[in-house]
Amino acid sequence: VTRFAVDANVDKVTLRVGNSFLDVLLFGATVVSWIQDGKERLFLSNKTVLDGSAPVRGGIPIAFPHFGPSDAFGLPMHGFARISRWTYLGTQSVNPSEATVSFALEPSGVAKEEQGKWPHEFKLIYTVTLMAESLKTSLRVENTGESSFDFTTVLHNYFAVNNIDNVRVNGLEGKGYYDKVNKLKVPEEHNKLVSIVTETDRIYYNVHSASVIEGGNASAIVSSITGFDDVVGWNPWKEKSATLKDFQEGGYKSMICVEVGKIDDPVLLGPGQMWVGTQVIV
Ligand code: TA6
Repeated sequence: VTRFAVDANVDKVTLRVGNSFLDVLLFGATVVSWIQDGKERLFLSNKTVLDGSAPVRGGIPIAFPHFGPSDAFGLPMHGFARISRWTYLGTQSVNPSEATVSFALEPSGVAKEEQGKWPHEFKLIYTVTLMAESLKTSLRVENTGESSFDFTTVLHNYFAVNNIDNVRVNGLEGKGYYDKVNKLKVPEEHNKLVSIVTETDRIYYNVHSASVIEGGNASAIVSSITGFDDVVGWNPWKEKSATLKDFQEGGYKSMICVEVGKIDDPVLLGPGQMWVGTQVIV
C-alpha cells in the first residue's frame, strides 16, 4: 500500500498484518503510514518531502542524540537520526498476527553533513512491530565506544485527528510540565483533559501513558512506555504552522503530536552500556 510516491532512492518497507498496513522509510527509520481497517492513524503532511532531503513532517520521526534545537556539537534540530539513512536489518513474522522490521544506525551511516560532529561510538537498533490492533516501536542505544556519553531522545509521534478543536489529551493531570511557548515551568497540570486552543509545545515530566481523545473516544493511546519518562504535546497552531513550508495549509487542525521522550534527565551510558525505550500505540 503506497500512499505517497516515494522517491526511488529512499527505500520503504511495508508490513501487513490482516487489515493493518505500515510503511517505514529507511530514511530516518521513519514510520510514515499506519493504516488500520482502512483508517490512516498517523498524520503526514501532504507537503512533506519523502526524498531524504529534509526531515519528514509527520509519521514518527526519531530525535537522537538530542531532542530540541541545535546543540553544542552543531547538530541540527533533533539531531541526526531522523535525517540519516538507516540500515535495513530485515523483517520477521513470528506469527500471522505480528510482523516486525528492524533498522540500525552507526556512525558510518550518519548523514554525510553531520558525520563526526558527535564524537562517540554508538549503535542504534530501531524495531517496529505491527500487530492487528497496535503498533510497538522500540529504540535501543548502545555505547560501543571507550568513553561515556549522554543523550536525549524522542519518538516524535504525529497522530491524525479529524479536527483539533474536538481533541483532548488525557493522562497528564497532576504532571508538571515545561511550557516552551511561554517559557515557563508549570508545577502541575490541573485539567483532567488538556485541550489545544493555541500554539502548544509542552514537555510533561514523569508520564508513562497518555491518550488522545476525540469527540469523547480514545483515538490514540500511547502506553506501555518504558525507558522514556517524558511526554511532549505539540501543535504549532495556525500562525506557527504557516511558517513551516512543509506544513500543508490548515494541516495543524488534522494533527497532534503526543511524543514519548527521555528529555529532562538525559541518559548517561558508560562504555558497553545500553538503554532501551519502548512505546505501544493502540
Ligand atoms: O515536538 C516539539 C518540537 O520540539 C517543537 O518545538 C517543534 O519544533 C517540533 O518539535 C518539530 O520540530 P521540527 O524540527 O520537525 O520542525
